Amino acid sequence: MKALEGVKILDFTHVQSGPTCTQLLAWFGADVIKVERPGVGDATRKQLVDVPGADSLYFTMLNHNKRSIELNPKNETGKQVLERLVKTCDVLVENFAPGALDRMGFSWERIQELNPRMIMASVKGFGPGKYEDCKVYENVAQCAGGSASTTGFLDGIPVVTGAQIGDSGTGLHLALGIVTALYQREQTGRGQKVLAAMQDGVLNLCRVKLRDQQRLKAGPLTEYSQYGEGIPFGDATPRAGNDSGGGQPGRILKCKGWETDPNAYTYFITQAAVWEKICDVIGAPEWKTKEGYATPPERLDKLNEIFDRIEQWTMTKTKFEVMDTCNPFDIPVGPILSMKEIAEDEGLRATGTIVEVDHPKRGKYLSVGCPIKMSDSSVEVVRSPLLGEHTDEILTDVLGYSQSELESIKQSGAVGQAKAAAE
Ligand code: CAO
Repeated sequence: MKALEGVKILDFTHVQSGPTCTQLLAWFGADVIKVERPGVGDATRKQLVDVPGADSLYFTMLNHNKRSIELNPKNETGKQVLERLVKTCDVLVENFAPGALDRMGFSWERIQELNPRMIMASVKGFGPGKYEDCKVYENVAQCAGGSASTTGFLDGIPVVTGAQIGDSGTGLHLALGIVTALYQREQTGRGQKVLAAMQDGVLNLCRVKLRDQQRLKAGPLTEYSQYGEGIPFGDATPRAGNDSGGGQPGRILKCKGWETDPNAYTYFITQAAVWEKICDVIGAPEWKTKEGYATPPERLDKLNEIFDRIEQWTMTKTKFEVMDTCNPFDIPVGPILSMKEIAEDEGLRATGTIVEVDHPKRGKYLSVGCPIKMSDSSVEVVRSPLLGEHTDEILTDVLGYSQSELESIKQSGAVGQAKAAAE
């Protein structure tokens, strides 16, 4: 049995944020029914296409373990089918532009009328307030949530990160909201509305920078490299390059091969507790007793010199040799892994963090597996559905329509023309 077995999700999500959430719930065992516009489907099916005629990796990697029904709720029959889905399911998840669900005739009030136990979960760009009606994409959220202003180098422009903290990050937040609401429903018998705003999700992940914003009032942020370099602070948390956020100085340093390999680098933290071991490992034992080098505060104005010296050592080793050498001494280091290296990592495949999936139209491809491992609820990643692949079975097996009703629903145009062929 899986953790969320028996939970039915009406998945009205598209693009990335919502689908991340419902894919997680599907991995945990929920029956996720993805409702897609007939003949069109989730826009990402046709975005960044690499295999002509097949769903894109953008779509497939966000929609595993789901079933797809083509359904147009703007058609009268389609509306009735959607009403039956609302009555049958436990959770409705959506990330349409603000107001789209209301325009379809499915306001929160209407949903509660149809099914008081329904949990209605939404991703929106912003929470209530002056921007609540805005459409929002990943990088907008990274900027509005405080991430971009605090990412990058002091002398450069704000930078967005490759980690999709606005979309996938908010999807994760929403998934937690949903399972929490399901838990509360056990006690109250009632559903509730769950909102995860992308700005809020990004800020939640950037909280250390809001911490630093407040610390600025008490004086300069001494663990930031600019302090040791004598550069004054302004009135907002600055960009800190690759400084480590936790107060222990850290930098990205070159390793053997950096001249030709853009990822021949290591992250290196001069953790105070292992300072003496660092001195020994890099061949600078004199620092252990040298005046002005013994304690972390004394070293703050010497970080450039210290990291330059450490880099002289890391440049003699590959990033993996640095890891192998430093790990036994508890010196925190980490190789800068390229996506190529990650894709080929046997360990990640062994744990199911990276999985190979077979797809009838695109063949084999790699995807991320479930990043959360549970001892009593295993995850088997199942390929994403073709558009409308499960329309018939959802109408009959899940919603209980008879064959003749199925035919008349099809005649009405509510579910599109043809059932996609899997093979
Ligand atoms: N049948 C018929 N119509 C359907 C349908 C279906 N099965 N599913 C959706 N639609 C309609 C909606 O009703 C809506 O119509 P109206 O505008 O007439 O009400 C329309 O499709 C498009 O919805 P949308 O406005 O959400 O889509 P968009 O591509 O214009 O905007 C996005 C995309 C992501 C910017 C917007 O949905 C949004 O802001 N979502 C919330 C924030 C979010 O999740 N952002 C992250 C997305 S991942 O990068």
